[in-house]
Parts: sequence; structure tokens; C-alpha cells
Amino acid sequence: MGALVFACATTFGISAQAAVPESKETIMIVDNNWSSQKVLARVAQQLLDKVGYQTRIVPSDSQGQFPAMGLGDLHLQMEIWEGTMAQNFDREVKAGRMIDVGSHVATTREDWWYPNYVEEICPGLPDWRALNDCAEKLSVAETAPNARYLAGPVDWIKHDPERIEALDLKVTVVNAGSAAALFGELKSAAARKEPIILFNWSPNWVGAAFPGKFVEFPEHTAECATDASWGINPDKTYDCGNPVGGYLKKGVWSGFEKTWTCGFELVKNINFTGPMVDQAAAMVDVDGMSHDAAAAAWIKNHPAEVAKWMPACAI
Ligand code: TMO
Repeated sequence: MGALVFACATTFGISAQAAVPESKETIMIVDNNWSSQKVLARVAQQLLDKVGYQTRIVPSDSQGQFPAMGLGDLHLQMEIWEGTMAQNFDREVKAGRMIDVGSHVATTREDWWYPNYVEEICPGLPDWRALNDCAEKLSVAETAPNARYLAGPVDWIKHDPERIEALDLKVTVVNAGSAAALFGELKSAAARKEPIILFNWSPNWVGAAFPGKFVEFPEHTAECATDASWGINPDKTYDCGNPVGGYLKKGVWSGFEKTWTCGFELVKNINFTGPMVDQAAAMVDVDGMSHDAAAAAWIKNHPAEVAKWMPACAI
């Protein structure tokens, strides 16, 4: 059989390259619950569609998506954030069920954050120790005498309870139901200059609209999460902040390359800078576009990047 294939290839002078698309199987692209991810997922979708693949956007939460990609029920995730997803992603990669398709140029930070005017209420910020000094001033009736910390939806795993315990913080966590609820509260607090400490991340559109800072916790290291003896609390893990300059990766099901070979090349090439991610999110959250329209506009506005990303097999 091998000899026959070889004979045909030589006879017709064709390369070993298979026709694209190599498979009519649908590529299931993960859709999460924040705007930049939704736009990047659709940028990838629209480019894969252009190559000739069948694609579908499939909602999944930030943690359950990894076992699903490991099993091959979902196939592509365009934004894997180190701060919230490294552990579950690494587990699939180590087991050989997912492939790390490389990092975007954009680096990431996900942590407790406040708009700058909160420093007038609590001048010790951004040092984390100021949270305890100002606990009353940062409290609401529901949390008093503790400060209130507004976290994201529960599937964004941040280890806040562990950190609060390890650093002995006088803080109570309240979860927002969605990214829209999280930033809706920021908007109304900022309009009245009321204190607020909330979860935020970078790159994002928020920093341009509301100048602010991350709370500076003890510096993150890998051991902080695994070795209780590391850090200022000798008996507890998570006595540190989240990574600064964390990665933003793309990841796929382990069978992706074999099934959609040219698509794999395309996904490998896609590479967003921080400002490009900011812009993708702002098109939806500031300009009010739909995620599909934002992705189409993003592609239209970035012809040079898109041309660089399209692999030879797709042209
Ligand atoms: C995963 N996120 C960017 C919302 O922190």
C-alpha cells in the first residue's frame, strides 16, 4: 500500500500535502463568559471557515472545558489564562490529551483591582496590608466589619478563600454573576466615588475607561500554590498574588493536528498582542457590537496580521 501511494505521488508529481479541508468533522470552538475570549473564538472560527472547515461555537465554563477538550468533545480554546486556568490545562497536557499550541505575545494579569480614587479613601493601597487597615471603610452592611471583595463568576477559580485565610485578611468575598454584573458595579461605584475592590484582568477594555491599579500581594511563585512552607505564612499555601506577566495560550484537543492539519497550522500562527485583545473586548463592551460582528470587523481591520497567520496550505 505504501509503495502504491509512493508510485502515485511520483507519477503525478504531487506533494504529500492532503487536500484542505482534510476532514468534514466539525471543529468545536470553546466559548467562555468574557468578551475578549468570545471575540477571539470567533476570529478563529471565521478564519477556519475561510479555509473551508465546518466549525461551531460551543459554550463551556472555564474549568469543565479542559476535561471536555481532553476527551475530544471540544477542540479549540483561544484564551487560556495562566492565573485562572493553568492547573486544569496542565493536567490535560501532561496526560497527552491536549496540546499546548503556544502563547500569544500578550501577557496577562488577573487579580484584585480598584479604580484610582479608592486610594483617597485608603491611602496605603496598592499594598495588600492596607486592606486590613481600611477594612471598615471598604465594607458594606452585608460584609461589615470586613472589607467587601467583588469576585467574578464562580467558575473563574481564583483561590480567594485560601488567600484570605493564608494572609489573614479581613475581607469577605461576594461573587458577581457575570462579567457584565462585575463591571456594572464598577461603573455605578465610580459614578458616586464609592469604594470598591473587585476582580479585574489585563488585557481588558476596563483600564482605559476606569484608570486603576491591581492590589500588590506578595509576589507569585509556583511553590506558593503547592508548598505551605513557602512565603510569609509557613503553614498555608496561596499566601501570594496571582502571576504578573502570566501567559495567554491557545490549546487544542490532542487529535486536532491529525484531523485538521492545515487548521492546526493556522491556530499555531494566530497571535494577539495585549492592545489587540483590549480592542477586541472594547468593540463589544464599549462600542456595543455583537461578538460575531466584532470578530468580522477585527479581521477586516487587521489584514496584515491575518495574511501573516494564514498558512501556505490554506492559500
Ligand atoms: C479569565 N478571566 C480573563 C476572566 O480572568
